[in-house]
Amino acid sequence: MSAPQTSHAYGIGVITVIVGMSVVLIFYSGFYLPESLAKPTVSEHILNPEEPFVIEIVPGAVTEGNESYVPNKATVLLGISNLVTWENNDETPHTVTPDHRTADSYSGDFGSVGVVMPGETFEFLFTEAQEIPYHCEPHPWMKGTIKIEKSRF
Ligand SMILES: [Cu+2]
Repeated sequence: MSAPQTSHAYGIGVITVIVGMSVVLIFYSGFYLPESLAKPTVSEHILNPEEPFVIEIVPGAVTEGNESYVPNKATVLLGISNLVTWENNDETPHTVTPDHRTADSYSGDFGSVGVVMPGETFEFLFTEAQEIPYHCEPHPWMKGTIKIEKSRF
């Protein structure tokens, strides 16, 4: 009577271990691994910067050339003002397009997807120091530069 009970308990034990290991494996390969590969670790200060930073696309931007994006040569600091919003205050759709394909290792490819319509915005969280010249795709004479610097604090 005691022998079958023992083997039954043993069987349940083996199944439990197999199920447990499968759950760990599924979790590791399905969630933990892709997550850790996809996103580098970024400090809270950089993920939640203190000050909003706005670059205006001015009314009549098409004729303004290098003063279409204001400030035209912008510098932002990581952990302080690295969340940047381009605001289209013109009556024409524009884009924010890097001169050369540029990516941030946390936020991915930089640049507006399609046009930014009048009254709309394009927002990008920078997490790395770099300097990016950009322009407007339909009006390539509209040019700007965004420089991202490490904060000294
Ligand atoms: Cu434009």
